[in-house]
Amino acid sequence: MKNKLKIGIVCYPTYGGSGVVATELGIALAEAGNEVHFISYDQPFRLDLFSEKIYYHEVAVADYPLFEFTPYELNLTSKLVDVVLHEKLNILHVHYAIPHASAAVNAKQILATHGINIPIITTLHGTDITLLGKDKSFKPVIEYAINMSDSVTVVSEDLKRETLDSFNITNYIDTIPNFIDIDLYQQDLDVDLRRKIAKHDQFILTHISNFRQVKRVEDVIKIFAKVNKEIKCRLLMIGDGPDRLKAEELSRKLGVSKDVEFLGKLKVIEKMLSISDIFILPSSTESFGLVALEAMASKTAIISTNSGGLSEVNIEGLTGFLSDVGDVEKMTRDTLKLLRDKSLLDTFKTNALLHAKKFDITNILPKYKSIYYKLCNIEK
Ligand code: GMT
Repeated sequence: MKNKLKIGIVCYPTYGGSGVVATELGIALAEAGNEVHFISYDQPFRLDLFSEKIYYHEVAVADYPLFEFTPYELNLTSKLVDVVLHEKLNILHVHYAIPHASAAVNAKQILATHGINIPIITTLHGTDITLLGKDKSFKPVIEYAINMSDSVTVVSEDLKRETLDSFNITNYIDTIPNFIDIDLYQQDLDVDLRRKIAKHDQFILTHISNFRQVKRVEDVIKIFAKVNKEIKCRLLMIGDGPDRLKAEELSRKLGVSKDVEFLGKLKVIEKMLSISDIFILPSSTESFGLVALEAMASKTAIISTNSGGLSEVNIEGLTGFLSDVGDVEKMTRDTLKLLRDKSLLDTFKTNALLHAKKFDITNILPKYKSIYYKLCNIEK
């Protein structure tokens, strides 16, 4: 078989790391000459370019009066069968265990009745294991989908441990970390943009997330309020989600709202990261923390918790500092330590960029390709 493949990618289209990884991977595979078919219920948010090698197949969701709950997984399964059959895909790469891996396993079985053996690679991203995996009502399905996949990858060593601890796994699991395209990030200061956001003597702190409970956005506001009492700075809150209102209210209550900008779901985050001094990620669980890596690629120091795989990204005392979940006092002290010592902050920023370079796509893409080639019986 030739080494250019037709690859189906299934992912969540929403503002979040797994969708970003899946989209950037698909774009890179298409640039390398493969044909890539994205399959989802909406256009992935970072898939905003035209390429003759990239296709998007929308999963229409059935809405019959009989259904109290719409069976998205069945619509997705049917779509996968249809796309594999008609586009003659060689492989399906599904991101997130449910319903994606589970639908793919079903589709594989249906396709077998057509005489087609489609290999499935499942990438686990985090909450599918750390949150949903703890829910007994999903456990048998997640476990089955993982064990029936032809290949399984996770985004950190920590997630691998969690997966093996939470399920009875019979499959081998490869760790392939999140990646960035280092060339997309600006490491030079955009002086004009910085001037619009902060005065010359103010530092800029930034947080980006989907504002879900696990992100602990109120901790970001608490840390900022304490830091701002000692050293004048501004806070950029990028993204949106269920806890945004709580964070806005808290910033008013703590009297810092004029120094906090809630910027919503910005698509291009690189510009804002390039003017940031410190990125704050106080998550209660984070399998990898792609957004921290994106901040590091923009030469920003990191204040984060030590949950999940964050310590594989943010290196204690080198690229930033790590704390226990909820330890707002320590995260405040660590932020002040960096802001009070310009040369320490600059060293951490430089270290962050150097460490981020290890996760450049040129180092990570070959790892996925080698799995595809193995599953499709292609000589490298
Ligand atoms: O963080 C989120 O809520 C989004 C979530 C997702 O599924 O898109 O992100 C997860 O996958 C990312 C890409 O692999 C990881 O970098 C994030 O750490 C992980 N989030 C959590 O584990 C909470």
